[in-house]
Amino acid sequence: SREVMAEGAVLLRGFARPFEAELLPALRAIVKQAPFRHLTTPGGHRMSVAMTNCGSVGWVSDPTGYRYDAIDPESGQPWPAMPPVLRRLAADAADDAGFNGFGPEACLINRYVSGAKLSLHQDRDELDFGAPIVSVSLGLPAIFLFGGPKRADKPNRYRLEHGDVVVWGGPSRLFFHGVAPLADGEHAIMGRQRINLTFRKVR
Ligand code: MD5
Ligand code: FE
Repeated sequence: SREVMAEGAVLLRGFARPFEAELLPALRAIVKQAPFRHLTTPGGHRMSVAMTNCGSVGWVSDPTGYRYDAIDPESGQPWPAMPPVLRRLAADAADDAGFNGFGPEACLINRYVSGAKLSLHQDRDELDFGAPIVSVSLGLPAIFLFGGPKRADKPNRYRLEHGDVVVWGGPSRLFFHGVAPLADGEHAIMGRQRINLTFRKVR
């Protein structure tokens, strides 16, 4: 199914399900090479969400600021390459939402356990705001908070479930958004966690 959340933001429920059998082993291999870690924000706060990346660059945060970097600071090595199944999933979803030829360089992988949250923020560390961001939800359901162009805009709430994909393009690409504290639970395939993949064109 297809639901328009805002101008340029399309929710494709269950879109990732057909990719699952290939997707989950690919994710396991990435996490083995670049384990989840809790980043520190420039403000000095430890994020409750754990993160890793794959692709030619990854999103990193440290006391000096946020940026995309080709090197995983934990290993000193390049991030794991983006597996073809991830690339295909992102490109197919973008196509479906009307963005043809989406070629992301980065996939940020967020892991939420019970209580983990993401405060309202904008994603503006990318250089090309014309390209969409594709977001894939796996595991436990989460309440996604979708605001507007101003921080004070009251967010709408969307329950994102295992296999749901959102394509954020157009004007809503820079809207404020976040994730409410994850409720405890057990997902049949993913266990007691939520994993979110975001595919980004960085340069
Ligand atoms: C998540 N992650 O569920 C979300 C999904 C992040 C992040 O927010 O920055 O890692 S991505 C949601 C998103 C991305 C880009 C734009 C907008 C939402 N938006 O305009 O609402 O872990
Ligand atoms: Fe974000």
